[in-house]
Order: sequence, then C-alpha cells, then structure tokens
Amino acid sequence: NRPAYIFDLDGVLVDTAVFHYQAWKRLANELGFDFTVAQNEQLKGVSRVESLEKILHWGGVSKTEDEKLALAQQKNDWYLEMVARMTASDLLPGVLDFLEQASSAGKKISLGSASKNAPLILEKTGIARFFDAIVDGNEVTLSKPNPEVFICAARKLGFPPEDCLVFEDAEAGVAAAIAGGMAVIGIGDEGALPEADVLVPNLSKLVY
Ligand code: G16
Ligand code: MG
Repeated sequence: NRPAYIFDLDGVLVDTAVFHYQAWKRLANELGFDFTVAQNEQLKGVSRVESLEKILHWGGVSKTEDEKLALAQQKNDWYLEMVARMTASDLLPGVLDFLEQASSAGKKISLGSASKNAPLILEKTGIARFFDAIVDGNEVTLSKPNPEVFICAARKLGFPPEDCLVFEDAEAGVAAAIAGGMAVIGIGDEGALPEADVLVPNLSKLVY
C-alpha cells in the first residue's frame, strides 16, 4: 500500500528482450561467433555499452573504442526497426489494467529502466500517459544492481524510498531496489528472484 510505484521496462511492461536478442545475435554472427539465449539472459537490465563489452568478451574479439561505438549504433538501429513496429498488443499480460487501476487509485508512477529507448517504447505501446516521471538510460550512468535509477525515480516522484514499491524481473534489478531501501515485487517464474518480497508471473496476477 505504498503511494509510489516504480516500474522496470523490459520484462515487466514489455518483452523487448527478444528484440535485444535478435539484434545482438545478428551483430555477433556478423563478427563471426554465436550468441545464445542464455547469454542474452545475462544482459537483462545491463546498459547497451556494457552489453557490447560482454558480448565481445564472450566472442573473444577486441575492438577499438570507435569500432565499439559503431557496433553499438548498428545494434541499436536493428533494435529500433523492431521497436518501430510495437503497439499496445506488445504489452505484457495485465499491464494496461494494472496501470489504469494504480493511476485511478492515485499512485504516483515512474519508470526505472536502463534503456535509452524507453520513452519511445512507452509512446509506441500507448502507456506514456500513466507516467508521472521517467528515469532511463539517458540520465543514469550506474547500472543495476546500483540503486541510482530507483533513487532518482523516487526523488522525481517526491517520495522517500520507504514509500516506493519497485516492479522488477531481473536479479540485478531486485538487488538495486533492496539496496535503495525499497520494497520489490518480482516478476518471474516460481523459484526465481528469491530476494523479492512477493513473486508473481505477471501483473495480471496482482489483485488490486
Ligand atoms: C533494458 C534491457 C537490457 C538493455 C538495456 C539498455 O533494461 O533489459 O537488455 O541492454 O535496457 O537498452 P537500450 O539499448 O535500449 O538503451 P531494463 O532496465 O528496462 O530492464
Ligand atoms: Mg527488466
């Protein structure tokens, strides 16, 4: 019953992980190595540049800083081609109802995402109107599990951490919420996210 809600984007509101996977895999293949679903899992909540560093490391490839910039840009161009086709039908189960009910109940709502494309995705899926604040990869430099993104969101909403409830699907995100002194609802399958206060498979399973 906290007054402020902070939502992660990928894995909580939309499943952009499959788009990230396809774009990273295409990049890896062009560089001459493969990229697996299991590796993609390790990139959830991780920023674009850090993701590229990890992928190059897994592929045993080294690149100059300029080359890395170009590769990250290429990946993002492919990713944005997929994002451009997103609509409200790409929202995960229960998201629209939950945001509508939370908003009617007077909750203050923020995004807390590592993605620099977050505002575009909120627009494409039609849920931007529910957000009182947005904190994304454009203003936050420290990746989860660092709590910076959630602390910044709480500050923007005007509430102390103990008034905030975070919705997260990634281990690093749950750790970030806890480090920030916030309660956290984990979104995932049974057995996942043991540190979360509550675990549900998706937002449709949360009774308002
Ligand atoms: C998301 C994804 C990550 C992605 C990151 C940055 O985090 O989970 O895989 O690398 O955003 O995305 P972009 O390249 O669009 O800036 P989150 O925090 O929304 O789960
Ligand atoms: Mg996520």
